[in-house]
Amino acid sequence: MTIPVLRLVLGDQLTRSLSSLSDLNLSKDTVLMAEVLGEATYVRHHKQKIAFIFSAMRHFAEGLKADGVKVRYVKLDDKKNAGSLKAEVRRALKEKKFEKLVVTAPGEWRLLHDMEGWADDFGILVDIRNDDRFVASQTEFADWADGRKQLRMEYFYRDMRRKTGLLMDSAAEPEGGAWNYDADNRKKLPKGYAPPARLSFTMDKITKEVVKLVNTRFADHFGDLDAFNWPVTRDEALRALDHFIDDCLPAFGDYQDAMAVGETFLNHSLLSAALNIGLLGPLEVCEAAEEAYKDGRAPLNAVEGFIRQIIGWREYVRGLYWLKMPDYKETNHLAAARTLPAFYWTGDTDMVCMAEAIDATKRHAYAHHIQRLMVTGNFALLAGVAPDEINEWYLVVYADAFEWVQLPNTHGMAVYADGGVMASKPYAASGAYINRMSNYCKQCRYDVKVKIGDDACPFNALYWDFIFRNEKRLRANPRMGLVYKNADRMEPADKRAVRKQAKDFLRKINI
Ligand code: FAD
Ligand code: DLZ
Ligand code: SF4
Repeated sequence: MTIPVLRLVLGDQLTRSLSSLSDLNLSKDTVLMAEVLGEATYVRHHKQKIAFIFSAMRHFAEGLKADGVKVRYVKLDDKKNAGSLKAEVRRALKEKKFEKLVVTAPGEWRLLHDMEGWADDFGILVDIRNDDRFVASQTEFADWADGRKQLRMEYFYRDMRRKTGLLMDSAAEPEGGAWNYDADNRKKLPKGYAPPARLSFTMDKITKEVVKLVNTRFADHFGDLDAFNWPVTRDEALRALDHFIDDCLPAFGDYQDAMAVGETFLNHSLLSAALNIGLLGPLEVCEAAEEAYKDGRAPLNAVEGFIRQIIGWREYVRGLYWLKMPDYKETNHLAAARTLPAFYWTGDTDMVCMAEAIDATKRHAYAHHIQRLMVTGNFALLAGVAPDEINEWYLVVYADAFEWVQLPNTHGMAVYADGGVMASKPYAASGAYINRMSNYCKQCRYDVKVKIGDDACPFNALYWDFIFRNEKRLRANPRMGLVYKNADRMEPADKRAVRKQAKDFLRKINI
């Protein structure tokens, strides 16, 4: 007689074809799912993120049960809830004899490291299986990276195009003759542009109950729950995908980098959260986009741009995370040490660009890529906020934030703390960039064209202060050549003035 297996499924592993469920014995095995304080508070996640994950977990468990799977589902408010995943596994093992514990590897190093000690702690076989919900395995990424002096997403992406056949023509060449159509993207929004109306999801009984629970138990966490509108089941996630492909994808490329007051979503897909918890798979999403191109429903620049984000960036950051952790997180190339400004939690700032990004984040647990990178990320980079502080903020505030994807984007791409592993140069920009890509500056009390004085856009002085402050670390970077050429042209008195302006501003915001 075979002894039953205990199968632990985590809150971001809500995929029926999960590796830990592949050999599930319906009549014997038990699937364990647990809402635990430990996972909800190791950083104090946005309320919507907790509600999203708990609701999706409960729906997933219902689906399993409906198919005859034995599910041991522990709710947060169960009296016996032991508070952590490890303690819940221990409790389950005490109550019933299991041959072994099977789990798909978690998406965060801290939890994998913890799990690696469970076999000894519990005296039971623990089978930690690869998470195969990605296009490239960790070994494949490590092989690709091996021996390369510099890792660059673009080359990895081309290999992923070849591997998947996505947007490849019959001669195995990239569709349309080029790998990348970004030159056609990055447009400013035309006057009067009306972004597509977004799909809304009605909260069912499960979600309502979870929202109530989160409002009570996590009342002091960041963020609002009023505008909760995340897909919490696979069916809803598939509807969100269809909506994106039909209504948003055609102009996705054009306005991918654009920002506008009051426009949080524009043509973005809002699919990252569903993808990251496993309600959607990366390939099905890309195949849907490719089909839209083939049927003439979306242009190549949009479809290529979208597919690159998924099989390029998303896979690349995951590969990098597992290749470089745990040391990666400890790097601080620019010796940044300031505290995170308090307005990151309140949005209470006169800088319209920052207020808009933070307000969207509070209301929706979402901001799009350029807001994350070129507004809140850029500000933290220029101001020299300590990597730990800004990393934690990003892990807390977004519904799609799990460390495997959040950390390389924040630590590497946004604040260059890894010294160039992720990006070939810092994404540092003055107010001019934000002005070019948005209408924010028109509504801001600061003047984007001015560097010095009470009305000067803070990004301007902070930008030059960043360039001068980090000269020793950055001047040798060939991609910074032009910037330092311009810096060298600045009169010493002007240089002193911008540095003082930056210093006074940072003092004023208390960091
Ligand atoms: P779209 O603009 O519609 O893009 C399509 C999809 O491409 C996304 O759903 C996402 O799955 C993928 N994608 C795009 N860019 C990236 C990228 N750089 N890395 C990984 N996947 C990407 N993404 C997360 O999923 N979780 C995070 O915690 C996260 N933190 C970030 C922090 C910073 C500082 C920055 C600069 C970026 C971060 N990103 C993160 C990447 C990106 O901003 C989000 O994936 C995107 O904004 C999600 O919105 P969307 O689904 O509407 O994306
Ligand atoms: C993010 C999260 C939260 C808030 N709560 C839970 C939970 O109660 N139970 C659970 O299994 N997973 C949760 N998660 C997701 C985990 O934190 C995630 O699986 C790890 O960080 C690894 O990616
Ligand atoms: Fe942001 Fe400066 Fe523009 Fe104001 S003027 S919105 S602070 S970039």
